[in-house]
Amino acid sequence: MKINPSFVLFSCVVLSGQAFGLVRHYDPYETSNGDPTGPFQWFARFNGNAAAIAIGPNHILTTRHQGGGVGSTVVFPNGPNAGTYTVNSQTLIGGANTDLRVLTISGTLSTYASLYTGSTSGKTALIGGFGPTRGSTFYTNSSSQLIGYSVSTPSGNSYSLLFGQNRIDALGTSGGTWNTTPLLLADFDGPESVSSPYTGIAPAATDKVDYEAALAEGDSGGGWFINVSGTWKLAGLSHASSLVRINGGVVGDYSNPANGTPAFLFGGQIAAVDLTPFYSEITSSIPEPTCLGVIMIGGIFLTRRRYQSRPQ
Ligand SMILES: [Ca+2]
Repeated sequence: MKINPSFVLFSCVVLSGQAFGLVRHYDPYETSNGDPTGPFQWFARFNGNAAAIAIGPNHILTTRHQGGGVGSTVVFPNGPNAGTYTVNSQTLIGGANTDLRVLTISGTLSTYASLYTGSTSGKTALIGGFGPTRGSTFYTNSSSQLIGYSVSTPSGNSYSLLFGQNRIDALGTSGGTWNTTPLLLADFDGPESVSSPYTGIAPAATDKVDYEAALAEGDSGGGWFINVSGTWKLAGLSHASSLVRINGGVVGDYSNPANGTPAFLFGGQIAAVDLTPFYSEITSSIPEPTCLGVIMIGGIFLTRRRYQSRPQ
């Protein structure tokens, strides 16, 4: 599925210089998701406007559209990786028009995510980010129906790490500069079936999940995790979001501040870079853990052979 034209256009405009933030639907989620050994500790603030995820002892994964690179500051605020690091080098993944890169950093991380493999369709993703949370509520002009939320200010990635969830409904491809970027797509569902009166806002479905969340400025590069038998695996990185502006019930293009207050309405879409097509390319850019794994496996076999060949 190709993402709809309005989403692509909007994404290109917003992605040219900004990142996104998390607009959670429900009450504040536990920042650790109840799992202090999980994704909570793998999130870093990247370059003052986005997030990055630890994927190796010296490696992080993030998007490209937010800028930054060699020399950028990376801050892990939580867990055993806590500290400030500097980017030493970067490797682009998927070619010049894919919104994805692996970065090496100064220092050594003691815990990091492993990548998800397999189908993402219909899976519920745990989504984290350092962007703004939800602000005020928006109702239809008759005040009869909740249609979405404003985005709290200021924008950027200076907030506490927030988590929410959404269900991956479809796959797509981004547009413009990032037109070779495969996407995981989800929509922002309301508490009930909502048919928005506003042009360009699709009716929200009723398949919301607990802690249904959207994205806003400051969340770019944040991880989308899928739980596999109790272990959270990294499946995507936050890429784009159909934020709008709203003023007096009139919905406008987010790129023009004159159109009113930043908002995310039910039926809007969020997108993450789909990491699954790049599994081999990403893992091959992290030589240390791969080599260590081979050595350890070899060591185990050698030990067994010695034991088995011991004279009786
Ligand atoms: Ca949804």
